Amino acid sequence: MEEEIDALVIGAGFAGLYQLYSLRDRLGLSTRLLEAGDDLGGTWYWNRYPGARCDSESHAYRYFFSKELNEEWEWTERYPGPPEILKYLGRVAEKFDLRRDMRFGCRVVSARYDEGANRWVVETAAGERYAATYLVAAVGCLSSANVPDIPGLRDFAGQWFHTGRWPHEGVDLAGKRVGQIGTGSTGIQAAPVIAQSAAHLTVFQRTATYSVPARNAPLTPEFNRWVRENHAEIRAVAESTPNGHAFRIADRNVADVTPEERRAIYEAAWEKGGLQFRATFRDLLVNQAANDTACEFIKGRIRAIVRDPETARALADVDHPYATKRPPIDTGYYETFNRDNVTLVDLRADPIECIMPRGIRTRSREHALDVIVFATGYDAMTGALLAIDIRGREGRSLRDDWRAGPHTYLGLQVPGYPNFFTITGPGSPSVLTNMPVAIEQHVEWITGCIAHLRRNGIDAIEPDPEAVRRWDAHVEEAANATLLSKAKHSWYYGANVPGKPRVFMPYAGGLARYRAICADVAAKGYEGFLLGRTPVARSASMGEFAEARGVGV
Ligand code: NA7
Repeated sequence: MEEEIDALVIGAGFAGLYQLYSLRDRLGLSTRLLEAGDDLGGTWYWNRYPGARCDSESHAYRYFFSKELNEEWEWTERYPGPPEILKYLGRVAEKFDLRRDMRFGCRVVSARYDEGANRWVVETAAGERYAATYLVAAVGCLSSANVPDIPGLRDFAGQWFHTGRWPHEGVDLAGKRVGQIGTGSTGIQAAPVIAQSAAHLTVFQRTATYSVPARNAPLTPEFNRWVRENHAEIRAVAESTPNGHAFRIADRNVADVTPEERRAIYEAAWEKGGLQFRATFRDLLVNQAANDTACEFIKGRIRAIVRDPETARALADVDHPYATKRPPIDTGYYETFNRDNVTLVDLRADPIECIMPRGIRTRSREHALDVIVFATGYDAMTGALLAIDIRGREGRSLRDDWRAGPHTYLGLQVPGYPNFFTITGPGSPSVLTNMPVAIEQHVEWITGCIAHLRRNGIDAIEPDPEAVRRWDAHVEEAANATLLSKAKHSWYYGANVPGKPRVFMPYAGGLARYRAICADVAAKGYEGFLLGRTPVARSASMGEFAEARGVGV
């Protein structure tokens, strides 16, 4: 028997919690939330690896919708770690009495649109079934762990872990020889902490990247008072910047200042720490010559910190412009390579051949290991959605429709899948932003949209394929207008997962601009969407989309 409800939300992270609250308490819809994990938290439920910490500054890493919640909640550190974020989300669930409509340990395996009934029939791994008019995927952009298919892993005699599936009880690495594959945001956070307890840490680096110190610190009572008294301003800044952070991008180009001034600006940003380094000049992400100056500055810092010249060379041998792959921030990452118990293996020069029962063999030698840590990232943006067998009208399948890359309108809806919404889906600013701010906007837009449908007796909404075609093109154009398009090997392009279509997935036009576009679409009566009972007629085949965009697998 199916449980009949108005709306079903998948995922209990920042997005799912707020969506449940909005649909249930603002619109009065019967709503359930299904979560695969055994508790809430989303990304933060799963990511418990050593050194895990948010890269967004805590004063803007929160919901802004509730003044009362903001007044009662105080973060303790500049960048919160998983325990504190889980405590925050737990408090949110408690305050808004969300748990009664959440079901944990429920992995959704399929979602099928029943056209006759205009209902989504959703099934979990345990065989429970739900039927809902509206289906909202709040499954996260970085939740489908990517464990590379390296020959021999199955025969490894030690332990291995992916950072995004780290055991909640922790792993005792004391006295162990640990090999860490991956030097993205996660690997850069994990290595310094692993090195403190492991007998030896070998870091396997495929692509060097640019990291800036995070400079985490406890927050002072004065700062927290300032935050409490200035929520409206902090929110206004976060909602009006391209990246959803509560800092503004400097209104100057690199060429506007002298080389000495530029150096002083970079030095000050390096000392201040964090993603604000990206905001030092407004042309860093659009002008190669400007970007080069940031690259040179950071490479100089790496060489100054790392004592062994060969290690410094490999760490500073970055092949892409600054911030065109997700820029990490760190706590003592480069300094870690000055420890006696840490070695860097440059996989460009010495690639991994296979995993042996007792370690990893690279072309030149075998590295004896007790533990392998895969800090190898995610099947980003589409992985968690496509892990579910999602079927729209006439049995069409999302896996087939997205074979050549995702097609959405505004990252919010997919043609052929009525009343199905994605929060921070591909085609929206999502991973290029401070996520809670992007999430709030999506949740509020979806809630407003569903309210509009119900007010006007409209049964179903889905995008017009023509609007999708235009949006796809705009997403590509927005990426091409920046240097992000120069790092074709980034996970923004799906390049980290073999066989994944190479399409730039997030929207690089900026969150503020995106918000304005979404608001305008809604104000014009959901322009670009088809509203009605059977908004079917004009649907085009997804093959045509792929052709129009010239994308291939
Ligand atoms: P990322 O940013 O995808 O980083 C993964 C790292 O793992 C990166 O250095 C990859 O190298 C490396 N990698 C992936 N596959 C392999 C194989 N097969 N061999 C060697 N190295 C490999 O994931 P993170 O978890 O660090 O960060 C995800 C996001 O979480 C982050 O952006 C923040 O938003 C928070 P590559 O660069 O692909 O050559």
